[in-house]
Order: sequence, then C-alpha cells, then structure tokens
Amino acid sequence: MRLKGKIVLITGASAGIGAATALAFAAEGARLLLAARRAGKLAQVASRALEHGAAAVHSIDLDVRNRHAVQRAIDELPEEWAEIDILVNNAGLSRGLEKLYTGRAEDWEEMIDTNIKGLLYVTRAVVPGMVVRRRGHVVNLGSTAGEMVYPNGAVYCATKAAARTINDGLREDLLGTPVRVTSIEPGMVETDFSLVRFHGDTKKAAKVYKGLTPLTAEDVADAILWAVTRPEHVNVARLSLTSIHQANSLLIHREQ
Ligand code: 8X3
Repeated sequence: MRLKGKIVLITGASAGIGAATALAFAAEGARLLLAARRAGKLAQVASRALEHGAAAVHSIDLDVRNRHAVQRAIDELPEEWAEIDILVNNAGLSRGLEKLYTGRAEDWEEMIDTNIKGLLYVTRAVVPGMVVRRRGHVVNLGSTAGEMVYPNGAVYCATKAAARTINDGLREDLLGTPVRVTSIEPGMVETDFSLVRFHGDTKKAAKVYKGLTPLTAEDVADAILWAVTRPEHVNVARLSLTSIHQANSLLIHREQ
C-alpha cells in the first residue's frame, strides 16, 4: 500500500489505460479523482475502483479540451480533494490513419486539442499547487509514436512528440522543486484506441493487432505504478515499453 491515501487525478479515466490505472492505484489504497467525458462509463470505473480497494473516489465530468472547465474543475474541488499528489495526464486519442495531404482537419484538431492542449490545461491547473505544497508527480502518457513517426500517422505522432517535449520541458522548469515528471511511452496497446482512430470501424481496428500480442492497458498501468513508487529522490524521466512483437513504431512482427 505504497500510495495509501494519496490523491491521484487521472484524466481519460473511463476506459483503456486510464481505467486500468485507476484500478491499479485503487489496489494501493489511493484516493482517486477520476475525470472523463463519459459519465456513465466513469461511474462504472468508479465503483470497480472502490471494489479494488480505493480509499475514496470522486468523479469529475470533464472535457480536457475546455480550458475554462479544466481550471474551474480544479479550483472547485472539495477541500478534501484539492491537494493532488499525482496527476496522470492520460486523456488522449488518435483519429484517422491516412496520408497527411488527404487527412481531415477535424481529426487533427481533435487530436491536437486533446493530446497537447488538454494536457497543457490540466498541467497548468494542477502543478502550481504541487509546487506550493512541495510534493507531487506528473505522469504524462506519451507513446513510441512520439519518438518515431509512422506513415499515415503524422499528426497523431506529432502530438505525442509534443507531449514528450512538454514532459521534458516541465521537468526542466520544476528543477529545484521536489515535483517529479515522467513520460510513459507505450507502443501498441489493445484498448479502444484503434476503434476510436477508425471512427468505430471494428474490422479495421481488429486488423491492427492481428497476428501479434499487443500490450494490455494493465501492462501500462503497471509501468505507471512503478514510476510513481520509486524513492522520492528518483525521477523516471521517460519509460518506453512495447510488447515483444514490436521493436519500435515501424518494426512489428506478426505471426502468420
Ligand atoms: C500508441 C502507439 O503505434 O499504436 O500510441 O500508435 S501506436
């Protein structure tokens, strides 16, 4: 119970890596602040988190793309939830897989607004309190895609490259404070990621993971848990992980 009673804010907590992270922290007895847009799904994660051992759960209906709503949500947290110890900037998505010169601007904007601007808004709202309290840890969800661009994914990869740069810049700006900053950078993870990317096309989504063993959301949650439970003087800057069937963004092994 290394995180017993710690207040952990997880964005995008209603599914995938966010939900798995919520359950992993719950098992450590953390107090969970779960934020997402889909209130119904979030309520299910909240009740599972309580079953898994969360000390308490507080859910926030939040779209990280809305700067004012983000600031308001943090400003208006009940007093007993205000002192956030760990922020997991998980909310993010991919939309579309096509050549840059035929891509949809709406898809680009959704990714940029969520993966970059949303991450910035939440960070900007939460980190000042961490600095004042002299404790905190920010975990940003990056990707192998942020390290190496793949064809048809330029904008998604660019958002993850931006997340990595923001992660590293924030760590520089927090130098001299005890606040830690970590980027967790998974490769292919089987969640709703591809379903969202392909606007709900299940056939296309299933093809992405055909013939390979991808990471699971729980694998990534486990890495997050590891990063935040190092001794206080240890800052894991970046942690890159893939399944055994993936070497990097471009090199993937599929069984016939
Ligand atoms: C997820 C990694 O390669 O599926 O960010 O886009 S990939």
